[in-house]
Amino acid sequence: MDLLETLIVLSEKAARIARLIRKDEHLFGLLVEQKDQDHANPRFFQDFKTLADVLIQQMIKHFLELKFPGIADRVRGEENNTFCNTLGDKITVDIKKTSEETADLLENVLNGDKKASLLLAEEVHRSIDMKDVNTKSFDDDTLELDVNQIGIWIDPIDSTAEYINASSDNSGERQSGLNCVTILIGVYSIESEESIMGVINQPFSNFEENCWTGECIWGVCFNSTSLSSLNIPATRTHVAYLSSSEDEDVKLQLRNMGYTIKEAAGAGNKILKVIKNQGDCYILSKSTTFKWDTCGPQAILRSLGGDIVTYTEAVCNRVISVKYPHDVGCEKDASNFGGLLAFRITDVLDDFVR
Ligand code: 2IP
Ligand code: CA
Repeated sequence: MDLLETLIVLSEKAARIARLIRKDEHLFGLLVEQKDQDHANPRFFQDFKTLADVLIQQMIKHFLELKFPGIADRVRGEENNTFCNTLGDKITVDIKKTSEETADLLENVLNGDKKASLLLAEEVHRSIDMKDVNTKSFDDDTLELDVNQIGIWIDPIDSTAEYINASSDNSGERQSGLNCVTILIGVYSIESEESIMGVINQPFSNFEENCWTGECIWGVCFNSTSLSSLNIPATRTHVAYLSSSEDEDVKLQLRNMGYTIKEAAGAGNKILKVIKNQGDCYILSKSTTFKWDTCGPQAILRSLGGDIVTYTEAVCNRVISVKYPHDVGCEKDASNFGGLLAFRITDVLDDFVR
């Protein structure tokens, strides 16, 4: 289970970077720059958000490669690491051997902002381990997983709009805001194309004494092994989670089926609601999520007896699990074509497939 432990710890490093950027005044200023200065550096806002994403993705890739040499070629994510600063210089964001070297590279991307570069590099290189993560540990080391036969999808920050725009203390009813932000890491089998291991780190899960703490949830569903950090038994809630942009006719149909509809931001966040049995399903009728949004969360659902299937097929009575072909590219063809139906209890699937 070396791989699982590594992914959990790396998701926590990612969560710490995400929290640092929101907490540190200087870094947060860069993240929200455009909100205060309508005309100054219109690209900068977008660029710093992208830098946070790229940095987290590269950090995970870098430390995975150190632990499992050769794996980096099979690790992909939402971002690519060639980055343009505001002066139009192309820079490849990479993690270097030392914090100082990484800071130097970041300084180039950040137009000489030494303070920001040092803060970020220090967090990237900070050493942490399993005991620093709010999750359930495991003692099963019998999982035989050949790391040469797997691929990995990363969404470094899912629900980026909430990450940038949410106020910092929104800890109320969690349909929007920082709580919806997740870091998603998923492992799939190259041979079966199924998601087999997943980690969801929610960096802003709990707000107490003016401080956010996180939570990490994981699951493994491979050969005869089904393991998860969650042991909450599932019961029917008759709640369906949807995107706020979902079509009215889909909403109507669900209401007619007896579902209460709740809207929440973030694809990863909505699947997490189903994983935690706060809803029966997450329905998306459009092809607007990608492999990096679903690979990790799907493995956790599968480890708990659920799955994610293609929505437009399910409503035509065909059950087709979302798969992860190794040869898909990082852009359009990585989309989950035909939408999603994510569920934990098989009875829920029976509501749609008759
Ligand atoms: C987005 C994000 C959005 C979601 C969209 C994802 O990923 O999770 O919130 O839309 O599907 O691809 P919605 O919230 O309407 O479900 P990202 O934030 O990484 O771009
Ligand atoms: Ca996403």
